[in-house]
Amino acid sequence: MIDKSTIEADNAKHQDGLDIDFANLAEKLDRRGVSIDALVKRAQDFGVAVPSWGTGTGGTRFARFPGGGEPANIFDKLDDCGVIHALTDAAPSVSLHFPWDQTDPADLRAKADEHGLTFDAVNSNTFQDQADQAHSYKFGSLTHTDQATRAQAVEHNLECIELGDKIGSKALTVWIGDGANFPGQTHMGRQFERYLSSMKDIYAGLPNDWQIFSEHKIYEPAFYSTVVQDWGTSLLTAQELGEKAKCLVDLGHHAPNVNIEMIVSRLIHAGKLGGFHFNDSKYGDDDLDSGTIDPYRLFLVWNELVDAEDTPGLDLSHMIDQSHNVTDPIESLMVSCIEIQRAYIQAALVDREALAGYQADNDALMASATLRNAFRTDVDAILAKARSLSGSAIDPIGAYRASGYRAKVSDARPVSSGAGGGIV
Ligand SMILES: [Mn+2]
Repeated sequence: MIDKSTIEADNAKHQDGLDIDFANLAEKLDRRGVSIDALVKRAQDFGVAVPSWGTGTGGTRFARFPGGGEPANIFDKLDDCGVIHALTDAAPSVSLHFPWDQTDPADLRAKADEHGLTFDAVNSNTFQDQADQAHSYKFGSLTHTDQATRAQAVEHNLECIELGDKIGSKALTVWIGDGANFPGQTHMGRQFERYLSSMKDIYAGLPNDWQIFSEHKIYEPAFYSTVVQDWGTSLLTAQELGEKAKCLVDLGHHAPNVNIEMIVSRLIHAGKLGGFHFNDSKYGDDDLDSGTIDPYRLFLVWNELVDAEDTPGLDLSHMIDQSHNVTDPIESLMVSCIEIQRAYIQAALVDREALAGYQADNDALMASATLRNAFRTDVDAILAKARSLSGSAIDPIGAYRASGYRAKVSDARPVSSGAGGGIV
């Protein structure tokens, strides 16, 4: 995969500069009464799950332009995830999508073990038809008007749980494309009741130590109304199902300008926040790389999470859900892992005692400045130090390019067809 000596050789080029930057930042933070070592430890303990489907070049409804060495199967994808983790030490787990990644669970575990990876939440797929299925999801899956179609979709989710349980996963994420493209096409109330009924059947199949995540999305593919369109419906669902049901927040699945950090705060209050799909967006569900469009929003989300990190029972799944159309997916995922980690460390820098004081005094200017002071702190040296202490790369992109990994897998893997639109 990635030779240790490649990482060491690349790190040697950056070590002296890192030492200087780290010492400078340590001194600066010390003046603020902040221990840099505690932040390095936080960075080392941080991990986000990589989506198996994100390792291949994605696409839009219009086209897909694959690069060289596209993963041909789940084992290739896990190899790529292993590279991401080896270079960043920030991606210790993988989120699988079934049936795309469906195969012998023993083989999945063996390949993951090879790279020191574990499995986070598994994802079901009833938003497209598979070749061998009896009933089509064209007009819905868990909410379909036909009972046999709903039962088929429920059964698929139960199979995902069964397979996930064999690979050590502890959660199922359910996202459905069900909804309507025209006013009047469906009865919105009865459709939601059918959704709840199907979800209860899935919930009944959850092992005791599992959770089910309800993922909302404002629109697409149902362009008029989507059954689980926002956090309100997601929360209603989680509350109706029971304590093992939580809400998953995908940062891209909201209308522009929606205050996502406030949604996060509300779900924490309700005890119903289960996890995240990190990405970024400019207009809609763009699935752009985390932190590339609005890094301050990513920071503000993490600000809520760090603020609530001691809340009993708050144990979140941090996952990425992105589509990489014009970059090497491994590079995009590495940068995203680091940007998510960066926002977390910056949020850990917020002087919460001072902030609480400014809030109590209604000092809006200083309260806001307290957040921005943390956000503006360049924590690069903390992240790089954490990586180097763990034997990972000080400069993951530089080390990855020096390794020649993409060229090697381009020779070894079959050429991927660009035919058709991409769906991720
Ligand atoms: Mn998602």
